[in-house]
Amino acid sequence: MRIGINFYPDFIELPLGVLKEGILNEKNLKFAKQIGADSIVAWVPLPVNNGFWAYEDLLGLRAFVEKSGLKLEAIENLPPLHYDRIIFGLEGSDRQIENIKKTIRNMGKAGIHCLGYSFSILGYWGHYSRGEGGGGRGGSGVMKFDYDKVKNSDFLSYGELWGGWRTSYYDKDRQLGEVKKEQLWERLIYFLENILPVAEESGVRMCIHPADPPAPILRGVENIMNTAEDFKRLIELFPGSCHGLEFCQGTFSEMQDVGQNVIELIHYFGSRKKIFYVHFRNVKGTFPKYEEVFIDEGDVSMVEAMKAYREEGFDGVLIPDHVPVVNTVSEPWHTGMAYSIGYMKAVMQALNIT
Ligand SMILES: [Mn+2]
Repeated sequence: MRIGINFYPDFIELPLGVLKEGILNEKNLKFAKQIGADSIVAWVPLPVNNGFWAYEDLLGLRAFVEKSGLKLEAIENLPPLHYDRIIFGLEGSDRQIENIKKTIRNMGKAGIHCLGYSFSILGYWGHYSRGEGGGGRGGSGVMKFDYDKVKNSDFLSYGELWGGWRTSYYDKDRQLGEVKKEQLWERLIYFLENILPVAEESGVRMCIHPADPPAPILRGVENIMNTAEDFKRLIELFPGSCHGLEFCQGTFSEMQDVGQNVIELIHYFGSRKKIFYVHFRNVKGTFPKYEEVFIDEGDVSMVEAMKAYREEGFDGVLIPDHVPVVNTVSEPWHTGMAYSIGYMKAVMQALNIT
């Protein structure tokens, strides 16, 4: 097993897809190397461009990461503007499907063999209390979610895919109204039926992240991939070896009917070889109310989780995903990240995992 980092943009204000000047820069790659990471999972690493990513840019990305002695393990998420029409079910979906095929072919050619994606309209929305004001252990900054605080919020607008995060839409103020679970299933199936054959011939494995927060409905939008049952259904629909799970252990353990039983899910999906890579993080509580705490103080035994991955012969990458911020120092996010990585390395050494 390998340990990696996904430099995600929660800790710094930057435009989407900025490479060297942004979060995936030389300094951060060096940081990853120094604390003992093996790999990078590149979170939306390139700009929207013409609706797809070019071969040269992807190759350049891989070379840039490898120059620091790290492996570019996967790309995590396409920019929302690469698939908004597909997920909203709007005219123009076909064009976006063709563009995503181009991206995937280019990824395969550039030697980047895994794409993590999300099929949540809402994106990461409704959390509070990160950073400022703390709320975590010793006043550290932890992310919290409480359904009671957000369940009566207004309908979503078209401009708010992924919370409208640094994107712009021509229809950004128009309300989406109600979106039903079965509609999203239809769109996801349409997406995969078209994309997976190309992924397979390109040697690119695709894996899906759970809806985070795993709420059944928020702002008029019913979620899919917010329950373990949805994932079981999806792998039955698409059993091929090039589609699997971006196993966010944190989000799975937030699910109301999962919690500490997440260990059983590691066995369920791991034994079927459907865990492509792991978001190795811990939480206190489950939906409707939970906190993304430090890795050592959550409800789940991370040692037992690590043992479960080993028992299933998992040999991919684990990344800490979200980490609490240690707000007493000048690099709060990096300190939180280093803490998680150190913990993971210790557990792996104690279990003789290489
Ligand atoms: Mn995650």
